[in-house]
Amino acid sequence: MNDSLDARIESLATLAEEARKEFATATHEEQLNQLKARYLGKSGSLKTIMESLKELSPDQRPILGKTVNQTKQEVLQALEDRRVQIREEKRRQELAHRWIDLSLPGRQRDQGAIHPLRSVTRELFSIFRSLGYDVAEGPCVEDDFHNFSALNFPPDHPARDMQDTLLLKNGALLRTHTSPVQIRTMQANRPPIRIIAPGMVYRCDADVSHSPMFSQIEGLWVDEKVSLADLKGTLTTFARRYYGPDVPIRLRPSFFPFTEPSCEVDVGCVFCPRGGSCSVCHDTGWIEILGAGMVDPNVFEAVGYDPEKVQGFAFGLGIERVAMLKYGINDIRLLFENDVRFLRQFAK
Ligand code: FA5
Repeated sequence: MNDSLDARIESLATLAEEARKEFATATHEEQLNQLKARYLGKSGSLKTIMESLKELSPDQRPILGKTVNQTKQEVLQALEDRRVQIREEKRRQELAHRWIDLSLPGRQRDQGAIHPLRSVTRELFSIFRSLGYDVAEGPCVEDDFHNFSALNFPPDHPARDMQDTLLLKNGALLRTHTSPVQIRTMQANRPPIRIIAPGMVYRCDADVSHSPMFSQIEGLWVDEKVSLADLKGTLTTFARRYYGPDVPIRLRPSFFPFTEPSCEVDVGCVFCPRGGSCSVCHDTGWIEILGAGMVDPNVFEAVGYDPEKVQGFAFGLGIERVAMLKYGINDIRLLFENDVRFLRQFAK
């Protein structure tokens, strides 16, 4: 019986020795994997010896079992050692065929930058925040009530054509201005209200200073006593802070169905060529940046406020126009084309 145990232990030693020799001749990892299957796999040599365990006496079985496990560990270790050697050898060969020119200049990475419209919006936010305004938002897909009726646009009134509306199939529309946010904010809150509402707006309109999709910031201040002088003071403060004290600004009477009286604010044109004709301001010398006025009593009634008790002003400015004047951009389309040669100029 002992002979049989000794013979098996010896064949384990022989197996380990053979495996080591064969591992040493392997030059690729795939070869190693095949050898691993041959020695340690389900129908490998070690498994065959292990299966013969049942032929031994009960006191011999643990001895052989232990030796089989030790042999398995040794073979596995030899296999992994060889695997490391093969990988190192492969890497050495690769490096020998590759060389690095350390004198080459480094590659410059392109750096992202804030889009001019975003940085203008941030600056405007910070001015109005410092004047005590909160930020409110509303949806881009609007209904007739919020975009027109509640803002005192009578049905079929030509004033609706002032803002060439893009209608959707289900009777909804793409908001033509941020003024509907005034309505939504007043419906959801009681005065005092002092908000700015930024957002995209859409109109069937396109030339060098008009885009079919552009952004506005709406402003609204409603309280018991708010006057036209407050409106003028707010808009002048904003324009002087943003463009500097020397930029010419003018308030011009205008018309909006939702404000009475109404005005528009123009800033002196920075594009006018001397003696030539200006395609941006059409030789008027002024560029309109916003519309404003005192909230019409009909609007207060539409949102359930008592016009005898509250007063307010509102304004809506075009962010692209503000950016064009600030940076001397003479075509609004440049702001949407994402041409990196243009945008790179604003990277700080
Ligand atoms: C309005 O949209 C009003 N809702 C503004 C308002 C709000 C008035 C509150 C009174 C009280 P208007 O259509 O004029 O008004 O547009 C306001 C500003 O948006 C303009 O002064 C201009 O700066 C900008 N703007 C208008 N149309 C375009 C366009 N197609 N592309 C780029 N900017 C535009």
